[in-house]
Amino acid sequence: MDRPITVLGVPMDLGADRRGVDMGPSAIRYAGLADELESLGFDCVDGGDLRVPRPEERDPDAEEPAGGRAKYLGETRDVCTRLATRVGDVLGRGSFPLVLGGDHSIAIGTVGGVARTRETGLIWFDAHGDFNTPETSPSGNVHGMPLAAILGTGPFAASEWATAPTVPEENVVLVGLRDVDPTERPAIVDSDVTTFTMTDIDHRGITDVVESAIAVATDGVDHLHVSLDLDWLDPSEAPGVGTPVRGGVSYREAHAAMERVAAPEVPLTSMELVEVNPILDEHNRTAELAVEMAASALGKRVL
Ligand code: Z70
Ligand code: MN
Ligand code: MN
Ligand code: MN
Repeated sequence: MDRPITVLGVPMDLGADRRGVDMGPSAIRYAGLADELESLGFDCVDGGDLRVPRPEERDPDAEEPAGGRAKYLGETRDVCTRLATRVGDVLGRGSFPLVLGGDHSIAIGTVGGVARTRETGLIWFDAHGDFNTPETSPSGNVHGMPLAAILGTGPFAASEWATAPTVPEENVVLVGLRDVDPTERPAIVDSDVTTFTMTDIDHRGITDVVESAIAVATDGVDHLHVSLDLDWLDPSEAPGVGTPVRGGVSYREAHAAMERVAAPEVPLTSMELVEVNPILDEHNRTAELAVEMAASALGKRVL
């Protein structure tokens, strides 16, 4: 293969209420990620795990945002700053960053790192909008806020997390939405992001939706980042996630989507797999599914 892959683990669960997603990176590695990528012909380097503090050693409200609530804000900023640097270094070496979560707050760091050096489109496969701010969040959990943070929505406009203009809102696409808080809904609707809900997938089929998503996300930019929250899939396939929501995509739809992403004309240059929760999983099958998703997105084919 033309490019090496660097795996970065982020054992982060400060952004979620349910414990356990901090074990996601271990579970995904245990599910055979490196062997699978090597068998596809990639040169796979494991960059290890970033250091993340335990919630027990910290006060969630040590740092309070101007309005509302964002738990472990300072810790999340610190982890995401270090992750952005690591991701930027990986890209600078010509390697493909594959980031393993951890809760979805880490996307602030992953996308922040990608956006330092290049204009990038973004496809966000998720049941949730992740468009809350400290003011709109019903939970204060930062894993419900990363997309708003990356796009600099509302109070995030002045924050260091806003990636504009290198992640143009017009190149951001949400796929698989089915659980949107009434408080985050106006920001999604008022934004320039493109949304494909489960209703759209029901009506148009996954291939058509993902082709449209890729076209929007890559229009006028040379790079694509895929952020895959495993709760995008139906809980019958992916029970080991922090926030399961019924009515997600099937196993086959998920593979079909990742295989579209792997098409040679799609400029996929980074990816992350988040929200795997081994405590809630059944025999590590959600982590195994995460490995399958990465393999399909990186070009695995039957023949
Ligand atoms: C809710 C909130 C969320 C992921 C749950 C939940 C957000 N909208 N994100 N699981 N990955 O608390 O903001
Ligand atoms: Mn998410
Ligand atoms: Mn989600
Ligand atoms: Mn705009």
